[in-house]
This record gives sequence, structure tokens and C-alpha cells, in this order.
Amino acid sequence: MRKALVIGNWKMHGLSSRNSELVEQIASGIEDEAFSSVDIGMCPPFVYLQAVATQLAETAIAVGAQNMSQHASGAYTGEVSAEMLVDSGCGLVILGHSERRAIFGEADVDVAAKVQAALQAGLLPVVCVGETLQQRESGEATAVVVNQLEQALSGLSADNIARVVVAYEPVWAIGTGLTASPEQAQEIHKVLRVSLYDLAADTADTVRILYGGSVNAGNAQALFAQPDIDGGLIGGASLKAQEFIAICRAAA
Ligand code: G2H
Repeated sequence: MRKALVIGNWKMHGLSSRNSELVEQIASGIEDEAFSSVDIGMCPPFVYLQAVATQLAETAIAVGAQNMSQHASGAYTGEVSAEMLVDSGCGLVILGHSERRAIFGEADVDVAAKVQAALQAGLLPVVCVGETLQQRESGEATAVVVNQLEQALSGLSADNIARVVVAYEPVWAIGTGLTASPEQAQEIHKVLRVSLYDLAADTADTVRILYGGSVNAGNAQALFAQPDIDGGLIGGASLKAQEFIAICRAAA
């Protein structure tokens, strides 16, 4: 009942000459296979959003940003607003990625404000949650991700919760080559689903929960076969056209 969603998070990779080739290869591969059962998105760095959006204008692939400001406008040097993202052709935005939290000090309260600003601008927020290795080893994984989810969605109506995508990305599996096993991932996805029920019983079932963390063409199918895994947030593998297409195929 939930349509699969696969999003490429390019992080801080790519320059314009290489980007257009990558986008072209992915777009034509996706078009050839006509994945009607999977939504697909691509999140390049800010400066390339407009160019990628223009290149993808005639396709069904959505463009998104990897972050945004919670503020609408003003004296916030270096920041980019939700409205600017929409104006640049974005349909979605990744929020609260663990790299934003760990490297740039983003707190749950910032993530919550960004989720509200994104929804207000009509963007689809992709809210990331995930535990560190230390938190997992000390048995706190469930409590950590539930707390992150509750804080990110605090104050939202059930209707707005239905307009959010959640991404579970265990920090220990990001860019490390380690992946949560499908069973480990499903266990947390199920916990997140139950939390969504607590927050918005009527709409929880429609919210897509993506898995992220070293997803590749070899492990995607087993992950996406889990009942509460509705697709993936793909980092490194989204920079390789054929591999990203294979991951989309695994979600279809
Ligand atoms: C997790 C993921 C994309 P990777 O950060 O958000 O990256 O697939 O490289 O682990």
C-alpha cells in the first residue's frame, strides 16, 4: 500500500561536468525500465540543484536538497530557505541527517523547526534518525531513534505526519560498508512504525520509512523485502548510475 521510494544523497560529491553525465545515465536507465511502482529522488549539493532540476524536468525523478534553514528569510549568511528550494525545482529535502547532527551540531529542536518549515513550503521532508554504535551496544538504539522521531515530528497534525518520510540510518552503517542486517533494520523500522501509530494512528500506515547506510545493489533487495522498509536513502551507491538503477529495480 505504500509506494516504494529511493533517494540518492550525493553528499558533497560531484562537479557539473560529471553531474550531467550521471543524471543523464540514471534518467535514461529509469525511463527505459519505467518503474511505475517506485518513486525516485536525487539530492545534489545546493549549487547544482537548479541544473539537475532542469535536466530532470521532463522525467518523474524528483530533486531534493540535503539540508535547509528553518528560517524563511533574513540575515542568515550562508543559509538556504525552503522557499528557495521550491523555487529551484526541489520537491523534497533531507533533514536531520546524522552528518548534520554530528558535524554541524544540529539538534532535535532544529530538525523539528526545519520539518515544519519544509511542510509549510510544500516540500516533502525526509527526516533522518539513527543510533551510534555506542548507543546500539549499550542497548539504547530503540530509545534513541524513537526520541529523535518524536522530537522531529512534535506538534505536527496527523495530516502533516502523513506528508513526512522517515529514514532510519544507523550511524555505524553509514559509509562504512557495514549494513544493518535486514532483520536488524526491520526491528527498528517496526519500532518506528509503532511510534508513528502513537503519534497519528490514522495516518501512520501511509508513512514511508526508508533504510539508509551502505545500501548497494547487492543488499538492497533483501532490505526492501522487509515489511516496514519502504525504500532507501542511498549515499555512495547513488553516484554510480548502474548501481543506483539496480537499487531502484530492487525496490520496484
Ligand atoms: C547514509 C547514506 C546516505 P551511504 O548517510 O544517506 O550513505 O549509503 O554512503 O552509507
